[in-house]
Amino acid sequence: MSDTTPAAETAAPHRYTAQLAAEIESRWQEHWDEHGTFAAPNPTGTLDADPAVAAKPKRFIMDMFPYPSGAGLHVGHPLGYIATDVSARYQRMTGHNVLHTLGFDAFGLPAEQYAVQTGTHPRVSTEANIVTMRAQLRRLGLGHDRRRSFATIDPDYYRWTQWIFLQIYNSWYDAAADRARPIADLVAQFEDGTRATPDGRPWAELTAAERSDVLGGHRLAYAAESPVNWCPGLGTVLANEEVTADGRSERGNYPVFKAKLRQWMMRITAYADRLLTDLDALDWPEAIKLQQRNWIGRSEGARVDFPVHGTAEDAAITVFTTRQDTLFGATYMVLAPEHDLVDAIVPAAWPEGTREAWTGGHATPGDAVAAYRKQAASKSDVERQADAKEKTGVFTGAYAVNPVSGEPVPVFVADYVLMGYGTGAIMAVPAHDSRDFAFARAFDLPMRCVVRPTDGRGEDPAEWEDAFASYDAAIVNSANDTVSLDGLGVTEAKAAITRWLAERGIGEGTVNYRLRDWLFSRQRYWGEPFPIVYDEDGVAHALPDSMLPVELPEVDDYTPRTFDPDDADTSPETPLSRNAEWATVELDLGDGPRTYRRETNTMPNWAGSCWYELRYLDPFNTERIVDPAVEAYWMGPREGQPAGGVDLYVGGAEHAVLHLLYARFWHKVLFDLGYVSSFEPFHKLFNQGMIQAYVYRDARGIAVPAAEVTEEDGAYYYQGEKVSRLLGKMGKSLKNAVTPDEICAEFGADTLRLYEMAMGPLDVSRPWDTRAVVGQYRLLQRLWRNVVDETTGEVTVTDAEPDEETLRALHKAIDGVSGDMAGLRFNTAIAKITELNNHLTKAGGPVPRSVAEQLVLLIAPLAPHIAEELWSRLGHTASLAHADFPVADPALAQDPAVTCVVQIKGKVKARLEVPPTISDADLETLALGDPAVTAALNGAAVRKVIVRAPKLVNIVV
Ligand code: ANZ
Repeated sequence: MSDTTPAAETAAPHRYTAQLAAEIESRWQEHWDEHGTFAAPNPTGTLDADPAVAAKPKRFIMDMFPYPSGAGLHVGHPLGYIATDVSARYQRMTGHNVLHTLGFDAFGLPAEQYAVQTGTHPRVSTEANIVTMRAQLRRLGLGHDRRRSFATIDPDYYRWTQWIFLQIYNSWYDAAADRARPIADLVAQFEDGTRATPDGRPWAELTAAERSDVLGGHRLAYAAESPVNWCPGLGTVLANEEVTADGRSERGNYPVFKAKLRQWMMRITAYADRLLTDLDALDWPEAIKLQQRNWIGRSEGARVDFPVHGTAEDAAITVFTTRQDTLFGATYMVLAPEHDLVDAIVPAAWPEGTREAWTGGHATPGDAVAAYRKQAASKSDVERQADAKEKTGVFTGAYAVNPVSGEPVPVFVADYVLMGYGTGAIMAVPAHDSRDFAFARAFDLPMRCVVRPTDGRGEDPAEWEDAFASYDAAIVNSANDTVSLDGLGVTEAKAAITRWLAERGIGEGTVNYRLRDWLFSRQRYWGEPFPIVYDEDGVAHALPDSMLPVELPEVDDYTPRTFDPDDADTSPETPLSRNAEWATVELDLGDGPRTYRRETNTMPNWAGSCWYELRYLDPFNTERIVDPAVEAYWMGPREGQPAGGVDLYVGGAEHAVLHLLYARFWHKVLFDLGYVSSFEPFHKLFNQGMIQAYVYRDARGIAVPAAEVTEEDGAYYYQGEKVSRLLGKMGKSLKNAVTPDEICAEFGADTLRLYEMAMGPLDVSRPWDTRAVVGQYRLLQRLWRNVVDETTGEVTVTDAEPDEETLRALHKAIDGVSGDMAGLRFNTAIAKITELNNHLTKAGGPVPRSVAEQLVLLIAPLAPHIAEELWSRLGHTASLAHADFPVADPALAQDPAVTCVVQIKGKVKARLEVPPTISDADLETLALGDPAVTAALNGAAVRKVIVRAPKLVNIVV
């Protein structure tokens, strides 16, 4: 780096150095702030409303907002923020009104855990972190509309989070209309009798508690006792989405147990179908759509009732099956251990002749079931479902009746059947389902072949090694007095048997979803309080809007009650409940002052990110969540965006199901209730890759500081000791973090921006290499030198017209860069800008002003500070942030044609005008098809064609 030595700087006092970059960058950042350069006007309302912008095309460009971590940023974090900023700046220069800002997702566990350790209030540490992060982000020159930025912990913001909760609570899903409606509509239906109450009594005769229960069965947010993921290690329950595939907490990796607790739930399942089909309207990566589809998990099948022998008349086990065509082959049944019917069907004693192997060695079915349940409770769903060879279970002592064959079938409990899926009960068809096959083998249960094997094996399952599970075969052995499926294909058989069941009222075709309702309460401190209180009868009351926000109270202890993290039998106690003064309140909710108990759970930290895009639109609105005209302008449906939504949303692929599914759900509720005109929040989603870094480890496997590792002949050393090198995550714990602050200090923010964008395609992960950053620094130095004299500081451009070659280089660059900018291909845009800049350097002599200006505009979105500085030195008084992006002249952007000579036996027979980039193969086809060439060949056989694209084709005959 000889050109940055102090000596070189004295020789060239106006060279673009890190010092100069720092000076330019802070000056322009101040200028932008002072002039509100990135303040996007709304068409109406607050924020310098300008009705004229309603006619202006818009772009709403968003990042997944960060959690303000105490560790600060490393260079991996801003990759997406820089990319959206480049895109936003480009869109602004192509005539769009651009909304681009960044807030903070500030509720969350780390601040609370820090509070537990240090006693610092989470608000104090979180706000300090926000201040640090804002400064780090500002240093990068991100063009955010800062007026629109907020943190989810601001009471002005979470007041509306609570308000949305109330809208969801006060709504129900009208399946007939396929949308959410106010709960008042449902109450009206109960009142006027158009809808019957569950037990048929008139609505007026129900007590308040009974009404509350009935409505709770419909509300989109409801409290219910249900099996939940209880994580004693974290002292809270968790959503399914927060539990890893091996049944542990995603955060902290603690064991998670199933426990029955009363919790708030969100009825996201009501939206399963719309969440699925509306994916088609979105411009998202296919991989993310697929993950959402799989998570929602739509299965078409049937419910079938199996009456149970020896109990009350109406006891029946309802199963969900996707293979109702195999009903004649159902030879036993299984209930999930937690199934409610288990207790009802278990007889006092084992039926006569019960096999020893079915009893698990217990004296009574009751004992066997109790012991088995205990064992199952300690396993995660995944462990239970894992395709372990060994299937476990016990006989309940009860028999059900197969409704088509009339045969008694034994009912088992086994943990391979999950309570949370379908009905929690299955009909087992061992001949055609491999899990059932394994179980049937282990317990010596009968099997019946009802789908004719097509792979050569016979029809006796006793001789099989595994189930025959095909969809492309004929049904056999499946007839009774009133129905026969024999000879039908699977699809026809399904239809026929479903009809037969429906006619008898013992089954029906159904669609089942894997998606469960969203567990929405947490036993934590640092989250939004619920706007709910309970009266002395335990009936929940929603607080009126006028009582929002319900602010978090002070507590003296943030700790979850000390638990044994490995003990499922511990129970949660919430920090908010410890502030008795807050938890008990006297309120007048319309019937005089009464004492209420507040809900002491808090919302999960997904709540704040479920709707923040809407608040960016209208952050100061105190009357409404968002002005409808403002929402329609920024997010409303339009051509090519039928669902409406944010124009570009950039973030990590790890949020595929959690945040993105929850946010879509809330948005749809708000749409149904008429608060927004878009029915999806995010039209285009883009997942940026990760910036990775090398992790160096010593012989003990401990990470050593990456910055102090040296390389010698392809080996790596730390303090003289050999260390291993692997590509991994960047972070403090791996001692390989590089901060943007360091890079800004050494080269400037523009260089950092360019380097991050040049590293590769935006969606691909890439290894950080500090040594390579200087390449982009050099580009900026050459750019600077093409405009400014390093010795005098004078602008060197000439008013002379550029020569043809330079003009062509310019327009080719403009053409390519525009396309790349629009397509988020910033790495190739940089390559094209570099090429143009190198052309000017090589050409020598002063650069024509017109070319210099266009070049500065081209690089402006990527390196905005140096571009502003050069633009102003070139004599412009206004910022280039709103200048017009260069437009290519198509005639100049195309390479001129090249003349290609076609020879036969060494003699020129034709001349062709071809593009300079033509391939050998295309040129050969073109030459052989040319009329002059065919005439000259005159039918002679071609022996060989030698092609030297684009200039020569030699034909040998
Ligand atoms: C009989 C049958 C015969 C089945 C056959 C499959 C094959 P998907 O496609 O994922 O929806 N099942 C239903 N509920 C279950 C539960 N709670 N736990 C474990 N398994 C359950 O799978 C639906 C199939 O999974 C259902 O169809 C049922 O087994 C099983 F040849 O019923 B099948």
